Amino acid sequence: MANANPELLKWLNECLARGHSAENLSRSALASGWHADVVRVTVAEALGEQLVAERPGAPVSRSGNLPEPELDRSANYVDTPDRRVAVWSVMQHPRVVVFGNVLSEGECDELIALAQPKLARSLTVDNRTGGDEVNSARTSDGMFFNRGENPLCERIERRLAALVRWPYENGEGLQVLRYRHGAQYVPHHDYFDPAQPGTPRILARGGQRVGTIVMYLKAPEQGGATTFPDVGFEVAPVKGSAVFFSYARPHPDTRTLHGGAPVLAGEKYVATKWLREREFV
Ligand code: PD2
Ligand code: ZN
Repeated sequence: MANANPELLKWLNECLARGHSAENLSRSALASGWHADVVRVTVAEALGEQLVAERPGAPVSRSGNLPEPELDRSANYVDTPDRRVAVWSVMQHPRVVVFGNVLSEGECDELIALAQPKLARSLTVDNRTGGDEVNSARTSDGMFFNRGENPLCERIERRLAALVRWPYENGEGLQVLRYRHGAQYVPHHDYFDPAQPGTPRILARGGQRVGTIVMYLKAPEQGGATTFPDVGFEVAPVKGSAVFFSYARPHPDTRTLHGGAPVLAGEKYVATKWLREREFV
């Protein structure tokens, strides 16, 4: 396999940081005379991916720099230290894996009960100022636990760390959201926009977000799917199941735009785990 070229890699990293898409940069590099194999390998390195074969269209093996479950043997389940988790759906780009049986019914109910007293109008981090604000794009109510705040949170967080092979310490504390009738979360990206002035302050606590796990604690009777509009994919909110997705860089070409569709009947509760590049402090 060709090696990544340091000069090309430096240029790619600079352009990616300025917001150019990998597709356009590959085209420019080819037009400038770089060999196709060198471009492919170097772009993959810049995106934090690792190619395993030279065949055009060969599968991309995800290396240790992104959260990723162990699915190499087309596993239908993943064993974590305390629970066997089912693999329900797998998508390559965006990288999305839907898991069943991540939490027991009792764990879902207990987490809701622990969150209940602290549920208030949802806050999202304001990436213009780095502070909290009420966000009209999210009409749910929410609260955050600290990482390891109680034995249930710690058990679930250690299970998730094993599930996607990402350090426990790199996880933010669990967030619990309650969506009442009509509530929704309009499509957004979970990474922090590098162009916003408040982002450096947020990144100081552990770098970028590189992955998300949304666990369904209570299923509404109708509506409330987690949607991925770029690829027309929807995940039904089934109690105890979860959707995981990862993003190698903070850019829409990761196709990780996602939202919570309006709840049309009943009530929906989720717990979200965000995964950072480094230890979250
Ligand atoms: O509750 C959801 O389906 C949902 C959708 C989009 C949750 C989040 N984003 C999130 O917590 O980031
Ligand atoms: Zn989200």
